[in-house]
Amino acid sequence: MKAVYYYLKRCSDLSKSSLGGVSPNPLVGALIVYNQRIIGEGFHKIYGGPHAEVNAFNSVSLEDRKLIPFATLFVSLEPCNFFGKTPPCTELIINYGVKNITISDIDFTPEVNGNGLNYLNVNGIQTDIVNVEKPEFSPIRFRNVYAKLKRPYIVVKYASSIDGYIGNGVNSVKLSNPLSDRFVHLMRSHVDAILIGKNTALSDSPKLTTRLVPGKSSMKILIDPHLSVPLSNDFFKTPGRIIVYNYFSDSISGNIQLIKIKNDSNFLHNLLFDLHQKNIGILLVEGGSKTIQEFVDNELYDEIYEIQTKKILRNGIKKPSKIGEMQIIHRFRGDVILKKFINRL
Ligand code: AOF
Ligand code: ZN
Repeated sequence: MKAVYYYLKRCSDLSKSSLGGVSPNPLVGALIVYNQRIIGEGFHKIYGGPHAEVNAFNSVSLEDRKLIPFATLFVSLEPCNFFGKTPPCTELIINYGVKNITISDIDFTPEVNGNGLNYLNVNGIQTDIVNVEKPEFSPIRFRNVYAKLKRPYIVVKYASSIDGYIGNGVNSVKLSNPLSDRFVHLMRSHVDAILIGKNTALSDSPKLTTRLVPGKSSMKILIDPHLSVPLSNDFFKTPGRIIVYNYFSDSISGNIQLIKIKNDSNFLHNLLFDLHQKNIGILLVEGGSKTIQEFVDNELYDEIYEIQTKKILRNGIKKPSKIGEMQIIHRFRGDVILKKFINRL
């Protein structure tokens, strides 16, 4: 493997340590390399905190500091060139006297979007772009969907029986095994919010927690147009923030916020735009079939996961359709995890 790929892959791997921690900011890793020796590395750790470049420069030892102007800076993302919650990284790079920088992806944030690289070029810095990750694994995909499409990055997940049902339509049935459940809880801990429709709340009373893995629990979203899910439902029995999108009411009580959205064909788009305004960078849609089908039919998803189990239900609620071909990515004992990714950028 060429050294450049190795260094940029290291940036990408470093950045992913922050999955679930910095959204809607991007996952970013940076490396400073002098004469094939890594003299500094860092990643963006905290939302609103120092950027990867800052942490990488700060990690260089006192004796290596004099080498920085002769080193190459590798970053998984184009450096920012404006004052956000922190100062622009482009100025920092120029002040350190770095002459060469190689990045993996452009930052689609409107203020940046190529301007960061242009500014570095104008200041005499040689810039290169080398993609090292397929789009479906790029750490930048979440941010760039959020920044360009003005909606959260959307991950859809459901579990199915071998004969194509997601539930019996009467009560909650357990389909996935404990290994798949851990996979799902990990997924939940990496997103900013988890959404379900009212039918799933009424039939499953899901808590949507991450109790099987370390990590945070995410905000919960319910689509309940006519406010038919009672407060006694387990969905409401967690302390974190909950939003209920509906046709009638705007109000807040404790951790639960009702948000009214007009009953028209833009309902889902308006809901997603509102989540974008609320800094929700990654949304997990967990059901049920009708809700998922609406996201699928409106092409409002980036990744879909099916947990295909060996259980047989014979009848009930059919799994979503028109998803197209999916790839097997894991097998957890009897459960098979299928995935589909669509690059919307
Ligand atoms: C970088 N390196 O490690 C990260 C960047 O509000 P702020 O200060 O966090 O800045 C937000 C902007 O910086 C926005 O364009 C976002 O995509 C980018 N994040 N940029 O150079 C980093 N995390
Ligand atoms: Zn920056």
